[in-house]
Amino acid sequence: MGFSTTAIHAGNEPDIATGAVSVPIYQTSTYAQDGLGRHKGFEYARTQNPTRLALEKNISALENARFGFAFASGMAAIDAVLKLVKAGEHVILGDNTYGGTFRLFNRILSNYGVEFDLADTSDVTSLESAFRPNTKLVFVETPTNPVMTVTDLRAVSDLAHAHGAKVACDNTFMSPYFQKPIDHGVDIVVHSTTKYLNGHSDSVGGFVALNDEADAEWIGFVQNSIGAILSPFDSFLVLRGTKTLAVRMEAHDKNGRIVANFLAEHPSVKKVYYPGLVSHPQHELAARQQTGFGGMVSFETGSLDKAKKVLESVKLCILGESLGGVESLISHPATMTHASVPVETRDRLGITDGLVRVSVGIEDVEDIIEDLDQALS
Ligand code: P1T
Repeated sequence: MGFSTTAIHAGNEPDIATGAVSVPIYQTSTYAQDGLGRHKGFEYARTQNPTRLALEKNISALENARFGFAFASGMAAIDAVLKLVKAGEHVILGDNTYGGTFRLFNRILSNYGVEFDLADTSDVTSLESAFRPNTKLVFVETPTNPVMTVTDLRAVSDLAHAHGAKVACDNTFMSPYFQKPIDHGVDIVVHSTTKYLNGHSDSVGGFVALNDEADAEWIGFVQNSIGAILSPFDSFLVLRGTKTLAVRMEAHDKNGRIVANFLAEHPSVKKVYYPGLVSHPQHELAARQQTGFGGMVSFETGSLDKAKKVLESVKLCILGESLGGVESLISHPATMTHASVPVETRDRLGITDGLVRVSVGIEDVEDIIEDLDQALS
């Protein structure tokens, strides 16, 4: 089955009770049982909910995964994956991830005896030296937020597996429409469904997709035991969102390429970060590993002053955190999404005070360009 067919039908069987074509929002906390130990597969809504289950079937099918779990946020999903790691074990974390992911390792997991090191996962040769005998997991984001560095998922998976470690990939920026990490050897995929999967900036959620049965059993156990579940209403919203994922991603990609090219030629822009540009150092890898480049574009203005002028002069693009919605959003990673990353690390990665990130929406692209042009001038 093709991607759009799966997106529209997987998990979306008509409701058994009524025939409703849209999976209903099962807004209930518990379920009537037929007798002791006899029920319809649903006992308590932290443990199972039909709307959430439909979404879990849907996104896991899109990621070519056997198992899927929906969480209350992307961070809750990442936290659940990290519960596969125990005190005394070691994780290699990509040195450029969403700031909240770094914060989770740096400020929380480190208190519980989980060891971690940052590494440039895009440089597979140097990554080899980051492995230790107790390395359990390599956590990568590709392309990274916000400087769009691409990691070779097949190469990193082969390396990690040779060291007895698993690989988790945050696939938020590409969505399964443009990148299927499991097909490249990755063990676990995580998402902030808040972004492209939902796509309409009206829900916060997260997802874990994987194939290993024992790990899936543990993630399900964590989901139920801790209870950071996606609500029935949010599950409904994301399920509605994924039905149009293919058409939205095509539109984000088309506009993203046009905006990146426009910025690359603009005299006020010093550098553009977009893997779809042939000038991107990993353009070829991105073209091989992804089936599109998406709508995330970052650019260097040269200074905080210049970035501030752009960010405060836009009229159509909305200044705000988040990404992946139908509307164009513009943000300042250094003070917003990546404020919790130490300044030396930010500077080394290129997350400077002059860096601006655009989540290119699916408006008419000439309107987005006109807006950025007037803000840059
Ligand atoms: O916000 P939440 O749903 O918890 O997802 C966290 C998260 C995880 N992974 C990536 C790649 C992300 O970009 C995010 C959240 N990012 C933003 C809010 C942002 O503006 O970049």
